[in-house]
Amino acid sequence: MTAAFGGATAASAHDSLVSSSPADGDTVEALSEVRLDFSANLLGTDGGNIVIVVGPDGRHYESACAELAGPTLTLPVALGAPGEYSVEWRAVSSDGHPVSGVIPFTSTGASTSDGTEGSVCESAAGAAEASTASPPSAETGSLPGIVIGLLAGGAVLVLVAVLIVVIVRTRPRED
Ligand SMILES: [Cu+2]
Repeated sequence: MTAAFGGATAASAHDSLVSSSPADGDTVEALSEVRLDFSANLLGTDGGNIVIVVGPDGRHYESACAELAGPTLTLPVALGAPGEYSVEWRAVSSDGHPVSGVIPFTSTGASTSDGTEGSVCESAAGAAEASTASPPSAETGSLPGIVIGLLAGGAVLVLVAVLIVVIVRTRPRED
């Protein structure tokens, strides 16, 4: 894609979200599954397509990983207390570019879950992201797996540096 084609063409090359359940701003009484329909088949890269549901308490209410079938992502959910929720999704467009979005909705139904602190898919997705080495993009959301990897790498470097200093200092001088 060259600059001469302009932003509109580049943008239309991405798959876009055509419809979703719940839709933006919906109020639901009961919800067992989130469904996202895109304009074309998404790439089925491991860990590339991520959907989470975050509740009013900041906890996660997805009960499994998102499943991809052609242009459709589905995510089983069990919601907690009534309030404002949001579906946060990131997908790999058929042209290989990441696309993402947030769909706010309201739940009025009774609580069916206590939620979880992190995504039930988080560790698997983080590992896949770290090994996929996809190009960084402004559209990409946070990359916890890569961040954790960088932090761990930094900690190892610091540890090695400390060990070298300790060894050099404690070694008897040779005359
Ligand atoms: Cu694109």
